[in-house]
Amino acid sequence: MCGIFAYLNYNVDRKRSYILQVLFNGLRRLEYRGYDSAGIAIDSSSPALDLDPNTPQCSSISTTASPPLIFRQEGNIESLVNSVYKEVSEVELNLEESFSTHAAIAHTRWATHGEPSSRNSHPQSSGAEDEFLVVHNGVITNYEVLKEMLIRHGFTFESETDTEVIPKLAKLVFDKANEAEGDQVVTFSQVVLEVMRHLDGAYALIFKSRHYPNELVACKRGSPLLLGVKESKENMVAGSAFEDNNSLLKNDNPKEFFLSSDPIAVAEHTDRYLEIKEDEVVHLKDGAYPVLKFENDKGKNGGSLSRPASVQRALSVLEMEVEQINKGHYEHYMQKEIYEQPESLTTTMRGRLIRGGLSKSKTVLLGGLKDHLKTIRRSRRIVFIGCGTSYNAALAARPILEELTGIPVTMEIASDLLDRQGPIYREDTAVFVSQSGETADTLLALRYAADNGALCVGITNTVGSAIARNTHCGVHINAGVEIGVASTKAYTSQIVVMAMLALAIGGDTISNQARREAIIDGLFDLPNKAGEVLKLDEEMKDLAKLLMSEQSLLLFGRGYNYATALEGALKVKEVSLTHSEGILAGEMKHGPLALVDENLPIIVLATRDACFSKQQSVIQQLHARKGRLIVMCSKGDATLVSPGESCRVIEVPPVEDCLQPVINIIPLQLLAYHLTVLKGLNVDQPRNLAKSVTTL
Ligand code: UD2
Ligand code: GLU
Ligand code: MG
Repeated sequence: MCGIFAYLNYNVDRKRSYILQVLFNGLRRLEYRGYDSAGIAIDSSSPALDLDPNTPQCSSISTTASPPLIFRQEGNIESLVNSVYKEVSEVELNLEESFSTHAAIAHTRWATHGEPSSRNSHPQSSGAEDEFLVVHNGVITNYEVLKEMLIRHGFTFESETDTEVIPKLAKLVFDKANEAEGDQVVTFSQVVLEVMRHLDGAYALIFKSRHYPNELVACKRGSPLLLGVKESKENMVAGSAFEDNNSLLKNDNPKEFFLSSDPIAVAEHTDRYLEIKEDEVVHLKDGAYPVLKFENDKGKNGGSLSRPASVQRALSVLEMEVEQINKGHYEHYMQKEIYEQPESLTTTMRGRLIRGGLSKSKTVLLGGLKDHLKTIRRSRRIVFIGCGTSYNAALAARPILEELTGIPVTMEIASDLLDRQGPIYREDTAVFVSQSGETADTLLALRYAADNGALCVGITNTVGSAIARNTHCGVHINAGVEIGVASTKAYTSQIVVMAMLALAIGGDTISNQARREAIIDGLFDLPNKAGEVLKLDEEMKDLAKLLMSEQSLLLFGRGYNYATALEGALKVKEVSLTHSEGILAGEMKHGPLALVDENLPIIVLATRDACFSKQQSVIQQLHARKGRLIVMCSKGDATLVSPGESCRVIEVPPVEDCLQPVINIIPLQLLAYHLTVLKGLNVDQPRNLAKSVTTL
């Protein structure tokens, strides 16, 4: 996925240096979304360039502004920043020049089509004269046919991106409309609405055009987008009417607009924002920001472009505190998020666990599910569907779901379910787990399950995300924004939500009352225990020093902690780039035992639960083969699990067995973190990965 950002100052003087700063800071906030290349477009101050009407790709429109300045650079945001300032000084561009109104766009990329290079970076352009520029987050699935058609119209392509068809299509639409409509000038948003009609796939787009100076048009289908609006009453132009904040009316009050993929990049400027919804187009022009709705059938038949009515929408107040965004005193987001777990677990459970009252009973209330519990209880099976960490979280919760509900629970990796077109029935409850709520495979699996008539339940961290919107019901995990690409606090909150789900579906019976109460008490105490286990930080750093030059690491777990083995291995491999594998201990003798020697480090998860004695025996067998063992056990069990002096032991606080995966993963998250930092690798932006995988 990518990050798109735009800044438009209206009737408020801003120097070019300031505009650049706003763009760069916006991109820095969005960098977690993509960081293989970046780019911006701003206005030049040179006089208007007369486009030659004789060349086939050019249009002669009297309002055409001077050509934009486009900067594109491979690498992260800082390399873009450096290259922009270098170029600015080389061409002696005046950074002090002030613009009372100016429209600028920016992009940080995570390539899907075409390698990371400046040529493939955005903004992508309509051609030599840069009449239309576009930044894009998403994938255009029909770009090949569009490209063929555009080539037939004389366009030449310079990048390998799917995105490049969009600005070229805009130019084609614009040219054709002007041919057809003569003096009746088409609006910028009409052009964009017509472009949308031809695009398949997912996108959030921001358009900038020389034909529409000081305007921006943005639209969205499938990828996130919002508009922040800042109005400063102080600098109001004399004589202008006082304007209500919600008004869409054109007026001259000074305003600043921020378009962004994530509120995180807007929060430092304003808390007034508008979420752009599916198929909406927002047109920033003359200080107004009308929102238009795209309707596919409009404009299809008639020759002229559609003129849809705008809808008025109120601005909501951004619920994001700027502090939340900063790393605080932590060096990296991953570290901060690991340390936030006592707090994030508390917020996940807030208002959902009920203890005491007159009846002194202990219960769980999941507001988003209460009207659907009966249907879920009647379902023939529960199918968990997810990818990566979210899949692992569901796997960790599976045993307690089976135990408390008695309903068979099956696990599906979203892409595999789709590859097999595995059977999903009306009598199934399909639970979709995704931190971002935008994971492409999970989203497709959701469509598939919904088409097959299953009850679809979402578990996501992102309110308003595609999965949250498209499921019948669900639970927000409320873990707070997660920025580190390697998920940490979302994982533990997902498990807790699914344990609460098991309690909610399971219902109260006399026979399971004591067990339920023990779990609820365990949940109440879990944030404390998470705080306690974080004290292992130094110990895990020491272990990381010991392991940092290893090529490979195995983790053996079973029962509740099979998931911990998989997730621990995933953390280690995704950030520290060390090969690592989680192994179901019960499968040891069916292959993995062959790998065991005195060199390969092996972590065995042997905290107290029904599988403890089996894990003790696994340890003995590994020890007999001179395995290089590191054992994680419950506090006080060191002598029970350690087969000899050479074995390292990590003692963790014991909790109710089904909640133990929440505690056990934390030292492994710390291990992955330290391994990465010690190896000098980028922990928040691991090689080749992005925070949420919104492309297939
Ligand atoms: C809701 C409010 C919360 C607070 C609380 C008070 C929201 C987002 N949450 O929390 O702020 O006011 O009530 O009791 O307004 N949903 C899906 N799919 C998903 C996730 C959620 O359909 O993947 C639905 C869910 O069924 C519910 C709504 O979204 O209708 C909110 O879910 P929640 O878990 O935030 O609900 P709750 O009651 O904990
Ligand atoms: N498909 C576009 C590209 O590769 C945007 C990538 C994305 O949003 O993931 O340039
Ligand atoms: Mg992930």
